[in-house]
Amino acid sequence: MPRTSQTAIPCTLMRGGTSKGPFFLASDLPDDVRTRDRVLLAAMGSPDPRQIDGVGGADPLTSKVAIVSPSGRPGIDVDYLFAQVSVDRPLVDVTPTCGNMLAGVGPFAIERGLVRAKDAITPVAIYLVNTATVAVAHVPTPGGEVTYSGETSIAGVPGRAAAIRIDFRDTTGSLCGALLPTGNPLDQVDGFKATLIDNGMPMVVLRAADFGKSGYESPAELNTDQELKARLEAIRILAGERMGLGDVRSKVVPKMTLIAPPQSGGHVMTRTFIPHKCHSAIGVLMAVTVGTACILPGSVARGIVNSLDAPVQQLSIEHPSGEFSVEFQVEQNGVELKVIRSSLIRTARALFRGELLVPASIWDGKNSLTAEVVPPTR
Ligand code: NQM
Repeated sequence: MPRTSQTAIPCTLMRGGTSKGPFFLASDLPDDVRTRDRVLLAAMGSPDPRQIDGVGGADPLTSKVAIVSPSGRPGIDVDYLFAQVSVDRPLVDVTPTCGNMLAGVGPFAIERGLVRAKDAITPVAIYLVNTATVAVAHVPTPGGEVTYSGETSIAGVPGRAAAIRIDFRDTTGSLCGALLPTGNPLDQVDGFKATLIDNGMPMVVLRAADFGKSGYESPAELNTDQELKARLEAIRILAGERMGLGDVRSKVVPKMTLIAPPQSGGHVMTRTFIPHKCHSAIGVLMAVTVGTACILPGSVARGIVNSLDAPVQQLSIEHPSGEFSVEFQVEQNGVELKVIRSSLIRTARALFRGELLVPASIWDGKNSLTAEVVPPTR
């Protein structure tokens, strides 16, 4: 085999919510996990701060991959495995899921023939492999075809697109086994008051003011604050152990959120670290989890968020580029909180369809039904 040849892998590049990355069918990738990870690193161009030799966007939000397969689970249409490809380290983390990339899974599954579209709206039941949870995405399919155009705008994405409603039902304790992995709504970590919580994403929720911050700083400003970042990382490592996640030094969970009183009529202001860089908005399951912390009696959010106690609550979570609304259906029994459902709106768009090329020295395409070795171009 010529050393310069490449392996061509069928791929759709998609924006899902405020994230972007290649979507693959699992059957087009190597079965072996180590080879798969090497393929994903090569595809994205990692490790390299510019990801110059791959399709990654040199930012954690654009260094994400979705791997989709038909599901054998009753009542589920497709399985979705999310992979966070580190930009500057040779690491692929499949520990957490990504609710933004999730928004692209329904349209991708329909367009790749895994789900048959109905007229108007096609509900796609998705098993989130990373967290063993289920989401139902309601994909607009007028006349039985996916449409991306519509009138919905989401913070962090220019323009308008078709709304995809996503319902989550069983996200509590997704990776930690319990909503409150330490059993407490409020803990003390490294001298700071914190709520350690997992409603779809393991998170450490802290008060910005406790760090001498307003919580309204720009992500760029926070990203250059080395002292703050070192302090947050020390807390994250301690909290990760207490949350049952083990040594989280090379994991992207838990994520860290600083909260402050809202500025624009919402319920809370946030600055979220994913986990080493400040998010330009907030992740989907991060918004669900931080929102849950806001409803939770006795959490670190008390005194910052006004108490909300209707059984269905619409929370507006402010972030650096706007706000993120999540609707919660909860049952509250004294201090006990049960989240029955959370729903939110995202948009997505297929950006490019074709073949992603990786050096054949990384993978020769064997065990895939469709990947093929491309001879060198002359
Ligand atoms: O929390 C960012 C994102 C995410 C994750 C990250 C997400 C979620 O905004 O569900 O969407 O964790 O790197 O895409």
